Amino acid sequence: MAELHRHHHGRDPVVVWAAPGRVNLIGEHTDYNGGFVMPFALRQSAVVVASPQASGWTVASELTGERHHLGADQLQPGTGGWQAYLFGVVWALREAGHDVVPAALTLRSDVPVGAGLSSSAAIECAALGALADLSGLELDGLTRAKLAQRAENAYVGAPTGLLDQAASTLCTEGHMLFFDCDSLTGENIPLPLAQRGHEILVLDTNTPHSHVDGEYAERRAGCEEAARRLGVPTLRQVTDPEQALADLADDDRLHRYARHVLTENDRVLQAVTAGRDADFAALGPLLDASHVSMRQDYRITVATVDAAVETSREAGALGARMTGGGFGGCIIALCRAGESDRIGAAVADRFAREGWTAPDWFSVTPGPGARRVN
Ligand code: GAF
Repeated sequence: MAELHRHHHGRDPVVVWAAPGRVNLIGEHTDYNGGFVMPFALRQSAVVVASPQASGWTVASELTGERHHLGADQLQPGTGGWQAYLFGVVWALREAGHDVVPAALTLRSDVPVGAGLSSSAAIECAALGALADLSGLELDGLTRAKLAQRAENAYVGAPTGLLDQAASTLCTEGHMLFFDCDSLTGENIPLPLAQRGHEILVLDTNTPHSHVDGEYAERRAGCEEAARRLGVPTLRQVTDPEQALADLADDDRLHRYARHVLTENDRVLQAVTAGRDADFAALGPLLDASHVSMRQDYRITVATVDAAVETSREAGALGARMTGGGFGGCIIALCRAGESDRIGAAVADRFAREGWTAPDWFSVTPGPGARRVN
């Protein structure tokens, strides 16, 4: 990477940061409702190499081979492309009142793009770490996650919650992160997959998704409307779910959205208990139930994703669900050790029979969160 950085910027690297993508084990579309999530970090990461320069910010990407430069007065929210994830972080740091040194940045990432594995948060969190270090700023993981989310919301223009950035900065190796998006506190709980004879398959349906589209924003707005009707700031503050759902019974859409969020929060809490006991037999049905809720109530799955989940289950997975924002992307399947390849191949056979693009799959273990690597 040092060579690539010199090639693009004619400078030696000064700091190098890596930040991972994530799998969300359970707790989908709960984050912007002040709810619970439980991701773990992937080993696939974005890496950002940085060095100071005389003025402005110059960003280069290994993937596209492009280079872009902006001066301080040119940082404008709403400008698109991969570079927005990097410029957005400069903008968010400055907006929060930090002095950000002019810098040259080079990006490399092996997090699959558009697959629901948080490739954008990985870029933001790696860039944040690198820029903060170069600028002599001491920012803890939660602060970095919130600044990265601000970049995504205000600069990139995607109305996402804190799940992806919190996962990237706060997860630790070998653990899953139980995170409360209301109190913004979290706990890393061991996830001894291999030690207990299990593995998690991530299967990319290769059906691309996008967050800057209307569906995600529509679900978010629907949840906010449901909370308003119930007289609570967010759905997390609902104290009597049964009564709340009865109160929304006249509006099928809001009723379904609220039911997904309320039951999903409950499933995360049950998954925490199962996780603490490393009780994978109990975890499987929770993953299945989460998927059914996303399919029937929240309606964010698509045919390829549903088929991948169904076929994984038929092929012997203990539980399976879509992970991430939805409308395509990846599923995860909890498998007995040694079975993930066979299950992935069964899904690939089904996709071939349906005439769909072939899926990709790999087995994952929880990796480390964002960190300085040089
Ligand atoms: C995307 C968003 F970026 C997250 O904030 C979260 O809402 C997720 O979809 C759904 O759980 O990854």
